Amino acid sequence: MKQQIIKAIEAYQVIYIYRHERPDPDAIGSQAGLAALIKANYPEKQVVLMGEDDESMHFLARMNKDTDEKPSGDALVIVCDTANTERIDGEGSEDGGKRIKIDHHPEVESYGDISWVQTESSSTCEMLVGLALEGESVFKWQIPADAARLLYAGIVGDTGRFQFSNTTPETLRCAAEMLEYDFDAAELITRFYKSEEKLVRFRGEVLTNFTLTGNGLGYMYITNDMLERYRLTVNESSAVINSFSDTEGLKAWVFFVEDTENQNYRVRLRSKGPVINEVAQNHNGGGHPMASGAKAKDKKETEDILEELDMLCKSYKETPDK
Ligand SMILES: [Mn+2]
Repeated sequence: MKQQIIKAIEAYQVIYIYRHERPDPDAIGSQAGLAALIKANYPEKQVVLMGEDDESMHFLARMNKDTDEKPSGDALVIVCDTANTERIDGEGSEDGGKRIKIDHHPEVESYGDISWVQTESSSTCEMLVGLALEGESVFKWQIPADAARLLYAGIVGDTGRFQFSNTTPETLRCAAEMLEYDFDAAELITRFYKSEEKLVRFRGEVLTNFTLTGNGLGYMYITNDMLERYRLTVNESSAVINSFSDTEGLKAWVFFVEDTENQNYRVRLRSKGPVINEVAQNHNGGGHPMASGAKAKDKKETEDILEELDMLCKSYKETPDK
């Protein structure tokens, strides 16, 4: 599979790389990390990063903002970290000569002439470390330090600094491989986790006011009024998603963010045990078993979601402390 992908990269002069909308460090790291690998090893190729430019990700990469071109039949399209075509950020990913999917999410929609999906990987960046190492051993690829930095960043992001249950021995081996290269990992992590003052204060509001049910469901409504008070966008508010995750007795938690622009609620679900992505799928969303997103059209639907999640928490048996 990896060799098949590298051969496709070799066969095309123009390569468009996409990732999912509202990108996280794994989306950006995989997209820009793959671009850096291609540019280092095939300098004559043209690589275009597709999707909205996101300022909060500039410490990792910028998009090719000045381009409104789209792939044509003689271009290769690679989509990173995106389970279904609806979530692809940017137009035209179906217009290339060939489309490749590289992803670690549970398969929501199978797409791509080549589809490489590895749900046991912590991150798409972990998969791309495998691709880079295959390129190195079979195709004499060089791995530039900026690619190593980006791939490392994506692994750190999706594993929460190697703390989440998706961290495997292979994850650490891949991260260790990237640390061999010349970049400042400590500086990267500091930039990753520093928070603006308004976010720190907003976190204080969440920590003070979230609700915890008797069944172990934590929840918090983020009103538009709150967003305005802290001068935050709906997207920025996601930074506090794990702020009370260490609360004793908490099994799963959910944030409802009032999105006045789209007249609905952005729903962010997280879990430490109960499988919550089925609830997300019932409400216009999806994602991982322990981390999902959904949309609720009104307050009533948020209450339905709360009830479904609370029932899941109630029936979930925690493994006793060892
Ligand atoms: Mn990911």
